[in-house]
Amino acid sequence: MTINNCILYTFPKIHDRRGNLTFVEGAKHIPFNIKRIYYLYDVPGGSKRGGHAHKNLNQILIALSGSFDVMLYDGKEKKTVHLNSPQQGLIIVPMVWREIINFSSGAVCLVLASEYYSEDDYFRTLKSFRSSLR
Ligand code: T46
Repeated sequence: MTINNCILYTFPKIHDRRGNLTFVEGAKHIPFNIKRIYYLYDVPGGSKRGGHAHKNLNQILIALSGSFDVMLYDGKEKKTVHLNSPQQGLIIVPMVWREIINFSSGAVCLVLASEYYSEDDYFRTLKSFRSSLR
């Protein structure tokens, strides 16, 4: 898995005079069934989230409100994706280091995850992540 597998999905949007409605159906609009949902909010200006990689977890990050940048690193290449639309979701595949920075005021990052929370699934240091890639 590399950063090239971390792509942006555009979800359906139903627009009418009352506003917009977007929906995501597990295994239909995204390539996994959703086992867990969590969200980052009230992130103080200048704070950074992430700073780790996962062994098996697939996740979709959605900027439900506001914006932020997702920096991705697979041990060889890096890229940064700016998320600012509730209609778009960035999949982050296993074995990709991620850091989330530049949260705008009031930003909410919704995460759809393929697995339940498990600390054993994390590489919490770049050193352990890089070692596992060798
Ligand atoms: C990721 C980014 C986008 C739980 O108990 N359950 C959970 O589902 C999660 C996600 C975390 N936690 C605990 C583990 C830590 O004691 O909450 C604490 C903070 O977690 P962490 O430092 O991992 O939070 P972030 O925002 O740096 O990272 C999280 C996810 O862990 C990670 O998978 O990609 O959001």
